[in-house]
Amino acid sequence: LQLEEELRRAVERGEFELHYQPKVAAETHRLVGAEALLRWRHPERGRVGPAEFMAVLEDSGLIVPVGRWALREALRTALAWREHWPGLRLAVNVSARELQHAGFLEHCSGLLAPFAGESPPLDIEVTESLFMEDINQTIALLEEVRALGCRVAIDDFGTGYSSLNYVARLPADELKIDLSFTRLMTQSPETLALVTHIINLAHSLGLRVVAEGVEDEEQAKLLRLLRCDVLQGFLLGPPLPASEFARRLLGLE
Ligand code: G
Ligand code: G
Ligand code: MN
Ligand code: NA
Repeated sequence: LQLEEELRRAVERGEFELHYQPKVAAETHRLVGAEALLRWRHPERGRVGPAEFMAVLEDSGLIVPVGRWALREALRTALAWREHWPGLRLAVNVSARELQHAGFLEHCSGLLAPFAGESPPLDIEVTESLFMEDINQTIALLEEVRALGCRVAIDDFGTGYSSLNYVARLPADELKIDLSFTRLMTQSPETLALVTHIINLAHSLGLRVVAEGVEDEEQAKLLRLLRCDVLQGFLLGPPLPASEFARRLLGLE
């Protein structure tokens, strides 16, 4: 309860920030987007990652205001970067609870109203936990999100209770292979077989494939051979504060 109180105060005081991790084309390593990742600037403990507070944000419902702030903040950043990075896309993680909150679509459409007719530079990442919810409602919600011009990624793919039937039905644009598979792929022939088939399955469903947690050249090379489209991970770049991302990846200052 103490953490919840601290988080409530953090929301009021605006202690959250977004870090951005590059997503690059597997073939060319050209920058194709970035994932926004939440951090808490704790007054005493310094920067704290989601592992330490996401469960409490979710259980308390504080994820709703924090998630709204994250979408607004990522959009603000995208607009600031747009002229230096044509075609940029920033992806924000959205939990099942956020997506199903009654005001979610209204918040998004308000935020994206200035982009009517053109594609906004904002995408969302959702996890397989959505497969366990009302599937028809989930499909309807994601279709509305896509109608606003946002792309939808299925995050942490393969770690939850994904039914292949649901994967085929979900209105999505991108499938993200969980980092546990990327890590094991070069050691375990079974994992390599799994990754190969996930990539082929995704492509046959018309989805772009992103591999998460790419940490070395061997993984990057193998993923390129398997026709994975996009790479993300420490090899390509860690999550960085916006100013540092702009300096190091966009050459801004
Ligand atoms: O940056 P890190 O790897 O610690 O993030 C861990 C997880 O926390 C991410 O995979 C994602 O699922 C979740 N997460 C990070 N930022 C956000 C956010 O802004 N909103 C939501 N809902 N989840 C986030
Ligand atoms: O949204 P999601 O939970 O998938 O967020 C990805 C998480 O993985 C983030 O917390 C991010 O900090 C972390 N991460 C990103 N790249 C790497 C990597 O190459 N290796 C490892 N171990 N973690 C990574
Ligand atoms: Mn993610
Ligand atoms: Na992930």
